[in-house]
Amino acid sequence: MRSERALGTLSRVVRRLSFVGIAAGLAASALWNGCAGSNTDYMGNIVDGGSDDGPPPGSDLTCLKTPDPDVPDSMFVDNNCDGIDGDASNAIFASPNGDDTFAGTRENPVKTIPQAIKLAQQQSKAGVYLDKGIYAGSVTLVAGINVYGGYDSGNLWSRSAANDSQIQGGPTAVTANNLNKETHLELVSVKSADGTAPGQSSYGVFVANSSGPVIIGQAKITSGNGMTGAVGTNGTAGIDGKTATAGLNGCTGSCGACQNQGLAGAGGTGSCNNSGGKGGDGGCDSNSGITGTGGASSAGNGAGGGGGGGGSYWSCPFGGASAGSQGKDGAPGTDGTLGAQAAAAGAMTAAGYNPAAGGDGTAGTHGGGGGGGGGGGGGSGSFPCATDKGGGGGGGGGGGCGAAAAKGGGGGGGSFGVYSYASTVTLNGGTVASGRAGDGGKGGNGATGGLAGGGGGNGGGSGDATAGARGGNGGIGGNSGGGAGGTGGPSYGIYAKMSTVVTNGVQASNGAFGVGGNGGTATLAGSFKQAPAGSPGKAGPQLFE
Ligand SMILES: [Ca+2]
Ligand SMILES: [Ca+2]
Repeated sequence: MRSERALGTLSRVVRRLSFVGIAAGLAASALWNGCAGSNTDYMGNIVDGGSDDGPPPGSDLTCLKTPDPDVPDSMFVDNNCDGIDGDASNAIFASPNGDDTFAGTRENPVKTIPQAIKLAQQQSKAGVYLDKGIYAGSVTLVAGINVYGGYDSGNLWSRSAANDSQIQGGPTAVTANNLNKETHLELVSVKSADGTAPGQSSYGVFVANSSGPVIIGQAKITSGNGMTGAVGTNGTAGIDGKTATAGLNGCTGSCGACQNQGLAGAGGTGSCNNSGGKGGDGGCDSNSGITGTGGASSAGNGAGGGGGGGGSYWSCPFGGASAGSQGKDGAPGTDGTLGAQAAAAGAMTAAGYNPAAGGDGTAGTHGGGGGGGGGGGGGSGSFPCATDKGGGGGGGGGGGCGAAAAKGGGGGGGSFGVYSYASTVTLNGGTVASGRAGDGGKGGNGATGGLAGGGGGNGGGSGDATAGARGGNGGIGGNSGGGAGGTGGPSYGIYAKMSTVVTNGVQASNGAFGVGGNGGTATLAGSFKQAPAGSPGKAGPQLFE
């Protein structure tokens, strides 16, 4: 190119004189450099005198300068005769072969589009002109800074529809938010990456709250695939209640000698404030057995079982003794419920598509602790009877904890070639295609409640003293419900909400919508149940609502 430019510096006179010896490369160079009005190319070299120069065949070194400002246009006309379609003095140039430390001129273009836009902002220039080639990374448009592709730096920044300036962005490739001035994106290809996070959507061009108008011309826009919604986590099983300790047997002798006999068993531990109650100690001599302690519980959960009463003592020589009474079982927890069905579609918002998740299942409640058994009554030691101590009551079993809830599945992400929210957008020509939307996530499965701890056994009586009673069992924990499935994501070539969108000769197409996720399963009230599945997404070339 350097030699071509050197040749291009030759004056018209010289070229006419030595015309026959000048190579075809010179002619091409002069065509792009040549401009009538100024008689100079952008390097400042005189190249043309303002009239048809005649041969070589196919070349016309004239450039008709018109009063209109030169904007890059679909006919690629160089109105201002600066050698390119567009106004080189009012633009920053970018090329994949450039460098972001450069000034952004034709000779020294920057490498990335964001850097070009930044320089255009700083220097109050209206355009960013893109060499053909691939630009990795997302782009955020700025109001009034127009991005035009289709240039070829290897051919003096000539412009043609065959030159592909391709933006390969992240899941949102081009963002155009809050643009309050006319802003163009022309003759570029845009490809957005697939969503990566669960339920993440992919947008080729995302426009929100832009009065613009945002004008997209001759663009080839393709959005990636929406990501599948998150799978709902399964519920976790409730912790089992612990078995209680048995009461000790009573004894015959004296209350002092029997102090370590006839003692009550401890309640079994419950891990959810639902431990079993302690049994009652056996009574000694002319004492009744002690009443067992009730099982623990908390509000909204299964009630604790009451403690059993202590037995009455043997009144020598008349009798009348009775055994302790058994502790009551703790009430079982109740099962949870299935998650509610996901909304039929997610919400289209200024922040993008918000997927519709399935409802969570609810947890089972906790079983109550079992009540402690009552202690046995003592036997009177008055003559002629011996002193006897009753057996201890067994502890109540610990209650089982309710199973923790399962989560609903997340909604699938959408795929949108162009997404417009509360904006004014015009699309002129080109193609817009969306990818496959994400499926809804499956809802989590419910889990089983904790098992109940058994009540402790009773201590036996001795002599005239009676036996203690067994502790009550803990209540079983409730099962948890399954989560509902997420709704499948939508796929639209062009989607617009609360927007004014005009399309002129745009070919719009769409990929597949996402399938709804299945609901999680659970066993509730003794039978197998499944939470509702999510709805499938929707798809279409375009939808304006
Ligand atoms: Ca033009
Ligand atoms: Ca021009």
